[in-house]
Amino acid sequence: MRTDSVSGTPAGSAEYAGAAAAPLVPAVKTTAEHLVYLLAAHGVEYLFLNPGTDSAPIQEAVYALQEAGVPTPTVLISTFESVSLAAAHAYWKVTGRPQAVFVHVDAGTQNLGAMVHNVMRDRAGVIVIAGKTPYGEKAGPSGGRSSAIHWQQDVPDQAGIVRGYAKWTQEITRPEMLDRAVGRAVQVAASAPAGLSYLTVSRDVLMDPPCLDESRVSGYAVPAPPAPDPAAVARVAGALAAAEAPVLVTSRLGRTPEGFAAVEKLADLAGLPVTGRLEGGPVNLSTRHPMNVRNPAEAAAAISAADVILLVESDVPWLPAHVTLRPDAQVFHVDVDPVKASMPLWAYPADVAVQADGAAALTAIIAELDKVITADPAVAKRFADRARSLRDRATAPRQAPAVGPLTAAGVMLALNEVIDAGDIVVEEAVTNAPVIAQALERTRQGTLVGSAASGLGWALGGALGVRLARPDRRVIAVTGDGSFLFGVPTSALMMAAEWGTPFLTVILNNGGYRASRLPVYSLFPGGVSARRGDAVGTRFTKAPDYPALAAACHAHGERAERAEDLVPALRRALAALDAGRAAVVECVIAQD
Ligand SMILES: Cc1ncc(C[n+]2csc(CCOP(=O)(O)OP(=O)(O)O)c2C)c(N)n1
Ligand SMILES: [Mg+2]
Repeated sequence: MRTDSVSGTPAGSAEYAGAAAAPLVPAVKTTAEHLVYLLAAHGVEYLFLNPGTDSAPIQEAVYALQEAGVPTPTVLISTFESVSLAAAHAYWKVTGRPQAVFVHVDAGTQNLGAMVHNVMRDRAGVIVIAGKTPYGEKAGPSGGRSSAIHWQQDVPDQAGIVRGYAKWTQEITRPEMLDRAVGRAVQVAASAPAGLSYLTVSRDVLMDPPCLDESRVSGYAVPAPPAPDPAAVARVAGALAAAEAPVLVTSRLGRTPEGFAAVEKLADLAGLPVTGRLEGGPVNLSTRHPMNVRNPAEAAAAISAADVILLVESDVPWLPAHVTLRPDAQVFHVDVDPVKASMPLWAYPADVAVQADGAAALTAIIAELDKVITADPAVAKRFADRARSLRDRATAPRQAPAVGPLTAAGVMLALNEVIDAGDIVVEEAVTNAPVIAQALERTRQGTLVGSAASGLGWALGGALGVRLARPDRRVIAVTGDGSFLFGVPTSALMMAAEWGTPFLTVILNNGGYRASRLPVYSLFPGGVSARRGDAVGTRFTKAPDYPALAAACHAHGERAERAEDLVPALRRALAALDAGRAAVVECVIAQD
């Protein structure tokens, strides 16, 4: 179990250790030093920092504490805020531990951009700390206003920038509230459903002497996610036992080893087809498992034909445009937040809604089904027959074409040849996401990661965060060309070198925004755009030279236009990666 670096108590422990267990706060001189100390004491390992005039007391605090031998988070410079927030988000996904991102007042908060949406939708535990313009009017040791920007950055509602997305916001206005504000920030961010804690603090408060009276880091327990109601578990198991065509739809059960193992166990036990992942997200069941329904049309057909739908940890289980449920279908919905009030028009049907951790619920359902099978051999036979027929349909892995023009599927098949089962793929492939889902083999838990949300530009920062969390693994981002550019590649590749977190990026270059062109055709099938085979604002005619961009940012660059060039290019890029250097492989695929 992870232990808190200062007090030695289990981090996230559900037990209240009591104030007596709290360590003595070291001699800190400023509220900023107290803040940095508290972050480390609460287990925050990294502080991603884009500094401004507001952060000066924090910057000084880090060195002062280090010289005094007091643990601090490791500070990582950030040259673009959205990149570091995506990194912190990804770090949470891999470790379940919230990290801190410092941004400059309102301007830095604005630069977090769409990554704030991703954090909310993917339920990631992260702490953003933003400076606030000083309250004091005169410059001096109290930290008061010293520059024109300190008037310009005085805005009516700084937290309002993120209020629609943050789980919790708080301004630290007095030193005596600091320990509670930081304890709550960590607790709120990490508790399920996890989310964004947004703290603001002005420079003059950071300069204030600390208030250490009764300061404590213990007593901010992160609650264990709820276990399912036993009566609901019995209903789900009973329905699965009686079902003729059940299906499990899940988007994120595979985020934990427990969830991944439970999906496989239930699929094997009940002969249950498994689908989901419309939002992206983790691999929930090995792609080689015969019950993994990877083809979107087959998934829609399985859900349309199902009499029992077990919907676990999924926000978008199917598209109503493609799925019409059977009139007699029963939907059992399990989620730590099954009502999803943050999506105002979320109206998927649920006959039984169970508020519970998905993995815990599946484990309980499996235990209940074991009892049913033991008591009723007819159920055991139905399950075994269904499992056998699904196993019979399993297909052999496909080979990458050796020659010819590159396709997205061909790129995935080539990746299957050159990457290892433990390598972690970070995916942001947009219109090619279904191709990845069907062609890329990911057999192990945690080896496919996506933002599971719609704010593009996540993959590069995400890859940095994954590599930070798993320095023992190779990390490979697979992105659209548009998504690559949204990811602020000059910053992300520079950070790979600064932080020592190299990753490989595979760009699926289809010449621009295909996802923004196809809806023009489908909404106006007889329209001018469809006739011209073009839609304004969607094609890149002056895209950067991607390998040259990589080279300018200390990374190895390759371009492949044909299948015969791809595997050698990928192997050279992986060799660079293994030698500690980031790499970019541009794959030129068809534009349509
Ligand atoms: C931050 C952000 N801006 C704009 C969009 C709208 N959008 C969705 S898909 C897309 C195009 C993505 O292009 P690319 O990554 O090349 O993938 P492709 O569509 O070509 O498959 C855009 C602009 C978005 N989702 N997020
Ligand atoms: Mg594209």
